[in-house]
Amino acid sequence: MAEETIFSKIIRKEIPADIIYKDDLVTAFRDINPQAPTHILIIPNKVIPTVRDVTADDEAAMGRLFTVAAQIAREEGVSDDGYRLIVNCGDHGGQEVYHIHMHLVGGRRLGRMLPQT
Ligand code: DGP
Repeated sequence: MAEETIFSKIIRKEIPADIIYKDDLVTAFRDINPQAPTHILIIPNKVIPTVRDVTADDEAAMGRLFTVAAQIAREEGVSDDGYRLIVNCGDHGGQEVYHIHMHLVGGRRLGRMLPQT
């Protein structure tokens, strides 16, 4: 059994969060530290620590992350101008919370995907 993080408490509504969507597979809520006018996290309800831990059993939930992201982007009014979906994995990926999550970031021009080294 994977270890729970603060995101499990958000799913169970044990700590406050601005939850904007929830279904049987995923939950979406606003990032506590937004990097753009729209910054939403979409997570599976099941604890999956990282992309490394995804299995074929998780394909429905992983697919739902994308369909829900596209729906929320439309509802947030950022779909036409475009946006970015980010999934960080592990230490080099900059992952801080080990419950897999998709960042939906938009509402401004985001620039280059990676800083130039
Ligand atoms: P990452 O670096 O990809 O693991 O991003 C983790 C994100 O989670 C980061 O943008 C901040 C956000 N975050 C961390 N703790 C909380 C929390 O308690 N509530 C909310 N809403 N977001 C959080």
